[in-house]
Amino acid sequence: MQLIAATGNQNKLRELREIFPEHQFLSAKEAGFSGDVEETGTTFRENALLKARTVCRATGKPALADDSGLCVDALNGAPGVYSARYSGGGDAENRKLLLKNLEGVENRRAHFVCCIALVFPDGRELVAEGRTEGTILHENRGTGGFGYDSLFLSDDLGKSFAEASEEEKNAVSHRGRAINKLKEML
Ligand code: ITT
Repeated sequence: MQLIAATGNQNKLRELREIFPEHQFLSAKEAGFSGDVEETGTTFRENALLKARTVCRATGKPALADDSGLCVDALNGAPGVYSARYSGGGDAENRKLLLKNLEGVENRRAHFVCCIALVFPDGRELVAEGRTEGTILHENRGTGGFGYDSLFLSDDLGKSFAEASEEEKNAVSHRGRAINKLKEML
């Protein structure tokens, strides 16, 4: 099946292609959609559906969106749905702000959430969610991955997501788990 990936995040697109090789992913841009969808929802599910519905409507093709983020227990779930916009800067600034907000905080438990929405032109909608647990490190570790990966010590892997290979991360990640659930639904 040809799916339009309703994301402007190249790292997500790379991971989606690795985790879901059965399908051909076109970026929204390649499918002729160059707009930016405003994420007005307050949940991962709402934002994933918002992005997938918008791109499906605009292109007339099945669209898959990923809304994801990092939820830190001691910060009452922040940055959550605001993970990409946490500091107002890029990934490095977001990580810096996270470390600052956790200075002196003992409980560093956190989890990543990923909500995948797949919307078809005939109106069918599938939504799947995945989650992965870990703790926030005191400094960056590893050079792979993106976003908060170098600060996230995975319970499953015993190393940070930025130290893990792509295969290792995808096997236990929130994104890998959400896509696996979606595969079962399909
Ligand atoms: P699109 O909305 O265009 O897909 P985005 O980057 O704005 O791209 P989100 O609103 O879903 O996407 O924000 C997700 C943010 O959460 C992302 O920018 C990272 O900072 C973080 N994040 C999500 N998955 C991650 C992962 O696997 N590893 C590290 N950080 C991740």
